[in-house]
Parts: sequence; C-alpha cells; structure tokens
Amino acid sequence: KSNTTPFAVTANVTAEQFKDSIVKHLNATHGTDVNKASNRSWWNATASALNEYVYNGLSNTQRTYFENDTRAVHYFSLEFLMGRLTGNNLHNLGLFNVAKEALNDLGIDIETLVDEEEDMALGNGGLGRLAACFIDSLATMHLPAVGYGIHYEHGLFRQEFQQGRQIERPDSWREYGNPFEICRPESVQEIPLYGYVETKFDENGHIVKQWHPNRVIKGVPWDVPVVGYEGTNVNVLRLWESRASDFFNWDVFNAGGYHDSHRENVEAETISKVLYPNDETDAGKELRLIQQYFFSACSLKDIIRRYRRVHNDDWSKFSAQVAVQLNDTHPAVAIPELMRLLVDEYNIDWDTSWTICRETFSYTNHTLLPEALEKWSVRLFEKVLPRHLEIIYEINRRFLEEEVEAKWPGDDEIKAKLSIIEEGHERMVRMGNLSVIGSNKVNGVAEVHSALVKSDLFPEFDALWPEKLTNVTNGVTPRRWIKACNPKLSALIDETVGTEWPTNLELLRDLDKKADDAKFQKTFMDIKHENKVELTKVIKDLTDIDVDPSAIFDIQIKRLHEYKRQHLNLLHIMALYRRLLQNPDYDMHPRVFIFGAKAAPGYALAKDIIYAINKVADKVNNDERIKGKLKVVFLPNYRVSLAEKMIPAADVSEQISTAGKEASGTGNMKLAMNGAITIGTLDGANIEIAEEVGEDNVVIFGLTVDEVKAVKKAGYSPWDYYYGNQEIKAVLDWFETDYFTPGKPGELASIKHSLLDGGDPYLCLADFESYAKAQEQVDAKYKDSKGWARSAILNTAYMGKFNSDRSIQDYVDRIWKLKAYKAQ
Ligand code: 26W
Repeated sequence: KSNTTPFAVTANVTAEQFKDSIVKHLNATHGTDVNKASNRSWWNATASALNEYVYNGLSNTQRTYFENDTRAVHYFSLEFLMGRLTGNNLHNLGLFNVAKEALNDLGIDIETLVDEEEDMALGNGGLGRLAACFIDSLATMHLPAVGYGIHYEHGLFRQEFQQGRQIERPDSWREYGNPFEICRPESVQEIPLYGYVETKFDENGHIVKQWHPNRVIKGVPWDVPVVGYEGTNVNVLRLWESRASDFFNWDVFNAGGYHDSHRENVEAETISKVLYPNDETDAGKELRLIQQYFFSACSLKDIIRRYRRVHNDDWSKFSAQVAVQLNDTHPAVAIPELMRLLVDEYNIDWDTSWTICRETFSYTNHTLLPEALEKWSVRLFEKVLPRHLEIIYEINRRFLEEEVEAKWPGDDEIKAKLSIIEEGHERMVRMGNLSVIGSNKVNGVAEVHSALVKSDLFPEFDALWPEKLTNVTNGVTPRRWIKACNPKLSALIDETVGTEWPTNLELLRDLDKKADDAKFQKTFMDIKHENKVELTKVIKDLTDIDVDPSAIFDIQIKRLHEYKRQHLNLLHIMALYRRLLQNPDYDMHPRVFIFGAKAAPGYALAKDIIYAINKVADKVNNDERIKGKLKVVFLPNYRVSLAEKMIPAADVSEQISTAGKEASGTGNMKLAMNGAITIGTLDGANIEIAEEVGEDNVVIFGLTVDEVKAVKKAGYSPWDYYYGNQEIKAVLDWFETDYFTPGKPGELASIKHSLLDGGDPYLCLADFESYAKAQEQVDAKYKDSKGWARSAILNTAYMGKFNSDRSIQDYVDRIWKLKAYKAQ
C-alpha cells in the first residue's frame, strides 16, 4: 500500500485524507451519506475530492499566465473526443493509488466507480481524439493554451446492434450533470446571424459597411479543466453552449408572443444540440455552418476581450500574443470573422487587419478525400453570413489580382484553381483555399500525407509560398494510452527503465536491451495474456461470445469507411473460413478477429459492412467444424473507454487503408505502443512506425502510393482479380447466397457490387492476395513465440516518436513559437 503520491502538487496527500474528503463531499456537496450512496454518488464525491486539487492547479496556472502576459495558442476544433476524465485526472495528479486505497477502505472498487462515468464523446474519431491528446500534452508541457469548441448536448450517437444492424441512439453524456465542467456566465458572448449589409459613408466620405443581423445568439462558456501530467499546470477547454439571447427574447415575449419566444429558444439551442456524426463527407448543411461560425465567433470575441484587458486599443501586439490553430477547415470562417471584427468593429484598415490575420492563423489539414473537402454554397453563405461573404470576396480579389497575378501574370487557369470561389452551376466557397490563403503555416499530419498535400492538393500554393506548407506527424498521449489504460505494462516499464517515461517516451528505447531476455519476454507476454483475459470478460459481457485468450487477438478499431477497408479484413476472414471448411486441419494458430467501428448514419454501404461482419460472425462462431480456430467479434458502441480496454489486449493491429488515403492514423500508434504487431499498408503514419520499429517488427503488404496511382492510371479492373483468383471469386459469390443470412439471399450483395460493378474504388481486390500472404506471415511469426515476444517488446520500445508531446514540440518550434510557463 502506498501512502504518498509521486508528485509535488499532491505530495502530502494520504489515502486517509482523501477518504475523509470523499466522505465530506458525499455529505456536503452531494447530499447523501456512506450508508445509502449509489455508485453514481460515490463517483460524484470522488470527482469533487479530486477537483480540490484540479481547481487549485487551475487558479495557479491561470494566474501565472496572466502575470506573465504570455503568448498562447488557441486550438479551434469542432471536436474534442475527451473520453472519461476521472481516471485520467487521478493519474495525472498522482492520486490514482491514493484514491484506490481510500475507496477500498470505503468498500468501493475503483474500476466499478470509473465505469460510472459516461464518455465525453464530443468527436467522431481521429481528428477529435487528436485534439484531446494535444491539450493533454500542452498542459503537461506547461504551455499556455486554450481549447475552444462546442458544448454539445449530445455527443456521437450510441451504437446498438439489432439483428446485426447498426441502430443509432442519442448520447446524453451530461443528462444528470457532469462534475468536471464549470459554467462561466461572466464570459457570455453574443453572436449575430442572418440579415443584410448596409453600405454607408462616414464623416470623411469613406465607404463603411454595416451588418444588420436579424438574429442574435448567446454563447455560454463551459470550462473543462485540462490537468497536465504531474498536476502543475491546468489549462482550460472552453466549450460554447448556444442559447437564445435574452434581450431578443424579451421583446418577443413582452409582445405577447410566448410561443414565438419559445420557438426562438428552441432554434437557438439547436446550434449546440448535437455533434454531426459524419466524418469525411461534407453534407453542406446550414446548421453545420452556423455551428462553425457560432463557436469560432464566440472564441475570437473571448480572445479579444482578454487581449484588450491588457492592451486596450493597441493591436500591434495581437499576433505576438495570439496564435490560433484551425483543426481542419471546420473553423475556417474564423478568418473572415477576425477581419470583420478588426475592420468593421475596431476600425482598423484592411492591410493592417489582413497582416494580423495571416500572422494569427495556422491550419492543419487532416484529409485529402475530395468528398471531405468543405465547400459552402455562396447562396447559403450569403443568407447566413452576408458580411462574411463580402469580406471573402475582397480577400479573394486582392489575393488573385495582387499575389497570383504577380507570380503568374495573365494565367486565368491558375486563378480559377486558387480562387476561394469555385465557379460552376452552383458557386461555392472553398474553405481549404480560404484556410491556406489566410494562414501563416499549413501542415499535414504525417510525412507521406504532407508530401501529398504539397504535390496533389495544393501544388500551386506550395509554389507561391514555399515555406508555408509543412509537416507535423501526429502523436498520442502516453499518459492515457499506456499509463492509465495498461497499468500492468506500465508497472513493468517503471521497473525496467524508471518512472520518467510518461513525459519522455524515448526512454522506452532502453527496453530493447531486454528484447531477447527470456524472463522479460515471459513477463511481457504474461501481461499481454492477462490483458486478453480481461478483454474476454468484456467480450462475453457485451456479446455473449466465448473467446480463448490463447488465440491471436487481431484488432481493427476505427470509424467504418471503405478506404479503411474493414471489408478487406472481412474478405480474408471468409477466405480463412473457407480454407478451414475445405480442410479442417488447415494449419493456423487460432485467431479472434475483433472489430469496433461506428458507421455514419447515412452511409449505407458502411452499415452493410457492419451487418455482413455480424452475420459472418454468427455463422463462424457457431460452426463446430472449424474447432474454434476462428472467431469473429464486433463489439458494439466503440468509443474511447472501450478502446482503453481493447488496446492493451491486442496482439495484431490492423492498419490496412488504401495507400494515400489515411492521412495519418493514431490508433496505429496506440496499438503498437502497447505491444501489438502492425499488419499494414505503407500509408499515413504506418510508414513512420515501420521506420521506427524496424521492418522485422511489422508486416507490410499491398500497393504503395505510387503503385496505387499507376494502377488507377492504367485503368483498374476488379474483374481481372475476380476471374484471376479462385478464392476471391468464391468469397465474393458467397455474398450473394443465403449462407450467412439463412432464407434471405442477397442481403450482403451490396458489398460484392461495390467491389465489382462499383469499380472497387479502394482496390480491395488488388491488395487481397498480398494481404492474405501477409496474414500467413503473421501466423508463422506468432508460432515462433520468442520471435513474437521480441517483436512485441521492440514495438513498445521504439514508439517514442509518437508521443503527442513530440508533435506539440514540433508545432511549438515550427508554428506557434510558444514559451513554457510552469505554474507557480
Ligand atoms: C466535413 C466532414 C468532415 C468531418 C470530419 C470531414 C473530415 C473530418 C475529419 C478530417 C476526419 C478525421 O478525423 N480525419 C482523421 O484525422 C486524424 C488526425 O489527424 C488522422 O489520423 C486520420 O488519418 C484522419 O482520417
């Protein structure tokens, strides 16, 4: 039993004290007592006890930043996929063991307690989780930073399966309150919308523009403290909730329009009601544009209010104090909004304003998929944000007439490509072009992706501004993704390389000395086995499927997308099943294929793939003939807290996107750090992972980016593979039978169609054979248990680069130029 904590901020806290604090909060804060408290009350009381230290750190940090008048980065993101906070905050404050002991004395199991917390699922996937890892790193590294986003009432939908089909249910993460957020009514903002622009002349005869909005929305900030590791700095994630503006509302109410005022409320509250569940497809919906503007405008006003408290009307230091990072183009409307505030509201001339803007903003690109590149119709923009459209036109005019004309005189083709406005049947505002033009740096998220951003997406911009486009390879926080989620492995690492690794992941490199040590191999693989046993319980609980922890646990967890190719995994599973049926002695180590994935509610084929995996699972899992050699499990409602249970138990990590399509991937990093061996394509960060861990410790297959381009250029025909490979043909034909859907032939046919008549846009069939061979390599490798253990250990040892602290340091050095301030 440990009675002290490892960190200065909580150094003298004993389990006894923490226990008293929990009991005190149970009574005084939550109005119950030890005899009748529910698990939820215990969780609330523990959170309150914990918050005493959080708030202390928050005050110290905010005071330190204020007193030093620090430059800060403001991370604008429509998504923050935070997951649960209790365990993470306890770990980062060094209080986990203290709390565990305190709760134990009170008869409460800490694991049961943390399971009380709903995930804060305010994001879809990689982009939102990256934002969450980044704010953890910023606080850990004592960097002045604020996360800005939306306080969604409903996060990403809860996924259920009904007869194998995905059903979406609303997520209500804060229905009964959330102990980690603080409402700040003193910092409310008002945001205009709609209306028209009036052109007037001022006393000097200059043209001035006046926007007459016909709606005003109130933005109410909720602050979530972000506790850095060791608890010294506590930064803020500020999330805006929309409400009807009081003054607007009272007018209507007094005029007797109770129902009208009620409708105003409902409409205003709709803005922050729900997270859009699409990733990678831009639907162009009015409410989404309003969400983007609402939170960007609230955040900029908040930043300006804080700036003016110190600098009043001296704008010359603004861009020295304020960096704004745009997480994809979703908050790009912040660029014309800052122009509007400076030019219209603060009467600063255009050129000065534009210089400030360009020095303030930077933009991270997360995708090259054309359907994900945001475009808004000019018509919609004009309706919702008429003044912003005018400003965009002016930005565009000056850019094309001055900068593009100077570089490429008279070249209208290049002008058409670089214009913020896309001409055509319906004129569109291109948010990517706006973001590049209005930023000082633009980065991709892995080497290969950033190279493609330069060569394929924005080549002319790269020619115009050779310094602007850059790379920052993604990373993940080892505090959540090793320390908190894999306590057994963490304890082994502590014993082997010391306890400093959570803030210096390169220290894991020393584990390589133990990679061939038989005793260490056994301990490492025993921990993996124990984690697998834990996951078998979760699987049983969620699906009622029995799996054997001595089988290979092969895991694919990520959003469901054709480009991520869960269906390639499925084709291979069906091929294995077929081999086993043809030859029950087919030589393979037993394997459990485990999936976790949500499909966007409107993405029919993605939902069909989920259904197909579930149907194949039903059949395979109950087929006595294959003697348990193959199991398929689709865990419902994949989310951060489930990932934390799956990742420590993975033997194999499936990273099988079509080369050139996955910008980076971050799950690939989490799995490899926890000792899983990657089977993957040369795509995104897989390439850099392979470089770091070495080619003997990953299994690479498939076409490269250049080969994919060449195959497509030559005119790819999936039919060649269908007729050229018996196994492919047999498996695809299987989809049309009722073998997996008894009595209902054709229920799975859409997958076959997409891969043949649909042209197989993501080259599943072209990569199938190479993938199947790679899977045989995985099998052979696993049978060599010493070789496998060595590779698994070296994966953990050599993943230091993928700490999000390293990513943040790259942003600091190349883009933000921030200085650290340790809270006093
Ligand atoms: C307009 C709709 C929309 C919504 C979300 C388009 C695109 C997105 C995101 C960019 C999707 C996303 O999460 N992208 C992922 O970002 C991760 C973090 O950089 C990368 O690791 C993933 O490869 C990328 O798919």
